[in-house]
Amino acid sequence: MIETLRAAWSLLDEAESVLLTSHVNPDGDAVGSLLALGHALEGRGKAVTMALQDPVPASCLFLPGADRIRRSPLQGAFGLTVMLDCEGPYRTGDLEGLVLSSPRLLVIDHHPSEKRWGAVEIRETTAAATGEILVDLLKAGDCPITQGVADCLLTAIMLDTGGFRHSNTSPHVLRTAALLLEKGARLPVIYRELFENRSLTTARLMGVALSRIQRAGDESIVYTYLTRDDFERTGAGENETDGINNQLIGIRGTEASALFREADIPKRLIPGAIALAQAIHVFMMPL
Ligand SMILES: [Mn+2]
Repeated sequence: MIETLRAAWSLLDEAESVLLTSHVNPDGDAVGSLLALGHALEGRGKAVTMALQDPVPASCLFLPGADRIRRSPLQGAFGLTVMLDCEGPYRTGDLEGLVLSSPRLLVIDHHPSEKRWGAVEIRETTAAATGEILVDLLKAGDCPITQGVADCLLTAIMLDTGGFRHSNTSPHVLRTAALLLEKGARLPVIYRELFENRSLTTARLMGVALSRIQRAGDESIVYTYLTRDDFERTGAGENETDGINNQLIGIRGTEASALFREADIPKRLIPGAIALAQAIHVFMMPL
């Protein structure tokens, strides 16, 4: 591991201009990792460009430098590209061409991949988050971990461990998080931004879904549904269903949960209730 970290630093130190990118639909690990490494490299005098295909999620806008992350399409020549939190270049969406044509590629990730993509790859599949690997990288490069960088890295780790709830919360994760707290990371702020940051429309949509909960099978299955009309009435967008399944699976005795959504089939093609039943699921039939 230490040799790989050193090899990564020789790539990084040789480069003058560096492009940092991560996956489509970025999450806290993607954004936090991008920003942490971006700040660290700027501290070493590099010209850093950070780019993503999709917008930074609202939950990560509080991180320092989030407003500097650019959206593709992107022009320019970069001596080195760093691909973070992606098992392959296709995950960067429309930045894939730029990643593949980069003269040098460094990969830092914790997902398994069948193929090597980078001149150097720090691929630690036992790590809970790319941000966890980056702490080791920054330490190996004697980079100062400022309070802002610590916030970015703790955000990355907390997102991928579900706030230290998932089974990937290893002793190393907690030791790493402890170090970040020592560097000034604001755990309560990060927790609230990541996990208690619902919009009013999301909360209303969740209320509708929760009001219709049903049990099935031997009672260990819990499900609910949302219609197109629910989205219209609450003003919620298509991507505002996050968190509903967590509420369902959290009900005592539940082993499996499902959220059914009315598919976007125009009602004029398949009228009314039939459209609903077909588009959602057979579980819808008794309702
Ligand atoms: Mn990740």
